[in-house]
Amino acid sequence: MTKKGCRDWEPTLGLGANARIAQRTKKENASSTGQLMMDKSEKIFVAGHRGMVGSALVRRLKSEGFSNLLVRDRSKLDLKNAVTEFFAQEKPALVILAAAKVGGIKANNDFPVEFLLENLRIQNNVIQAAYENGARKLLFLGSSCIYPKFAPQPIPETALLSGPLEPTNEAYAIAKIAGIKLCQAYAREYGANFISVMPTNLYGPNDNFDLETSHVLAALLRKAHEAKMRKDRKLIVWGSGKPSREFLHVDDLASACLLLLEKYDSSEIINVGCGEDVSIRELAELICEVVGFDGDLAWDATKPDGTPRKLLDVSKLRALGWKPSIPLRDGIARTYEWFLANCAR
Ligand code: GFB
Repeated sequence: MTKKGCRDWEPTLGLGANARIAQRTKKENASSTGQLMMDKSEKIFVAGHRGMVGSALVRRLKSEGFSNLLVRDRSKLDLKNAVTEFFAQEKPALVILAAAKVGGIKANNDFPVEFLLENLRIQNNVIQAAYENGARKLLFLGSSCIYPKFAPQPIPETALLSGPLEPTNEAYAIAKIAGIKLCQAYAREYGANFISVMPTNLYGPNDNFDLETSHVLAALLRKAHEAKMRKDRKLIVWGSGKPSREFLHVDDLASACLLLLEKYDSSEIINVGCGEDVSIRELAELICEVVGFDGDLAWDATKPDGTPRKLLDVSKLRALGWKPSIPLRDGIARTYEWFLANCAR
């Protein structure tokens, strides 16, 4: 399916689209995080720099003038294996742990062993090596699925471990909760400044558009596009369309992470979201509008709905002065532009 540029977007196919994304990132810089006071020459290791989140962080750090970024391809450094030698050699001052085995509801449900094992391995290796090699700060990225299936809405950080998890993503959630607890243990036992950031559902450039393993927004964007190209009369959407989800553009997440790297030094978890959610039906309708598909929606009830709602309480982050800058419709339009330039046939 993928053009050579898909998932490996930086700087090849679709220069126009990518240049526009970089330009926009620069402009939004000034607006959302204000002036960052961090030393821009400090060595920052971005684990997972090729992924959707990691590549957004690298874009943002570069546009903010950070000059000493440390990245390694999986072929050179497999985070599931020992990383001590790499950390002992490179001694990064800051570590952003954006590497993880991620996927949508079906992938999580189909591969619990890999989602639990691989994420535990990556997290344990990187968090331990970061501490043992003197990193002054580490930012660990989790996900809103760590919260109970029937958590109060919007979900406050205090809802962690207050009820049963959503079964389809229990393995992944447990791995992420273990990562949080490891960061908090290093903070309590050794005074490490390891923070844990819990983003809501994310989307944007360099997302995974594979229809089996992707998240809903990327999947529906691709499905709507291909249905339009084939002149189909209907678009198959999984589940009932009733669940609600909150969506944050990955460039907004990157700006929030830089602010937290600079201003947040507590080991208590902190939510990152936009504070609004939509139903899957509303999302599908919005994507059809943006893509220009005018057929009907059809529902595949054999696929799971998952958590009925997971809207994050973002008041803690707002109190630090951060707010998102990319509204959902704009974010979808930009992502479709990127998809056309990098993935669509
Ligand atoms: O984004 P998604 O895969 O993950 O699915 P979760 C969200 C909702 O969209 C579910 C529905 O109710 C799906 O049934 N949906 C409809 C679809 N059509 C589609 C489709 O074509 N593809 C997909 N993927 N969904 C994940 C967790 O849960 O959220 C992960 O499993 C992680 O661990 C991620 O936390 C952020 O939001 O349900």
